[in-house]
Amino acid sequence: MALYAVGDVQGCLGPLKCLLDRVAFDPARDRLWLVGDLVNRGPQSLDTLRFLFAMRDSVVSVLGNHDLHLLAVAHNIERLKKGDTLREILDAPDRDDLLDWLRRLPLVHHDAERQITLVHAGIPPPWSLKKALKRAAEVEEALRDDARLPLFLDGMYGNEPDRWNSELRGVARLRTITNYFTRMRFCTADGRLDLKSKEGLGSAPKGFAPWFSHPERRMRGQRIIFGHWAALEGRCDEPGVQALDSGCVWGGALTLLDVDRGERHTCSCQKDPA
Ligand SMILES: [Mn+2]
Repeated sequence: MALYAVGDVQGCLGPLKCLLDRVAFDPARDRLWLVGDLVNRGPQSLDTLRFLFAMRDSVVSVLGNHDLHLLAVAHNIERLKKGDTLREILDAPDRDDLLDWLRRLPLVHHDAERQITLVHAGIPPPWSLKKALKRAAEVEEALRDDARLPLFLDGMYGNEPDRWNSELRGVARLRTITNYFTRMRFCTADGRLDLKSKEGLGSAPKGFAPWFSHPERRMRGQRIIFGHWAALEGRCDEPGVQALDSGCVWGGALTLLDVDRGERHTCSCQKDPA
């Protein structure tokens, strides 16, 4: 059994199949992790969801910001935005099966045997693994609860509060947790978020740094696999932390990591897919 982890697919099913062929992936034997952002912007969001749903017993994915956006649009909380490629999912006869699978995915997945954590954007510096899992579970419970799901999706959007505080309650608390796990790039050592900068390491606002680079980070030295930050081009020098978003949807490549052997594979992605 081999374990592979793949970066932000965003509807780029061709490159995903290319990578799985490259390593002769067998869903009956191997396991596939995904860092989230399974859909949107790319050409085949519906087929990507169907492909992963069909082999869901061999797949672990965490939720990314685009996956949450799809859930919000599907529940009439948000409108489709320019550049979204989600309409085909909303119109699909099997949409309920696909969306129901999606909303039950975790925000953080931890493999206790390997001691590796999978998350879309990152884990804020002040949080231990135990706290991260506990707070992720708060959002996961809201997503799985029919009565709470619309309230959460409605209150999910926004950049404030920009820092965790254990006194936070209700949807502001869930929004802050969600922003850390699905949107964070730069933050301060005590977890204040800057959600506007999207460029590479050099573009940090004064006083801010990449979430993984703070020396006093609680999970320092523990293995973390993440995506979301295309400007890093799949590179991260922090020991144990592995960046997998290599900007497939922007004409870059999709990256697959053989988790136990450390080997990386890439399949290039066409620019401007028709
Ligand atoms: Mn993302």
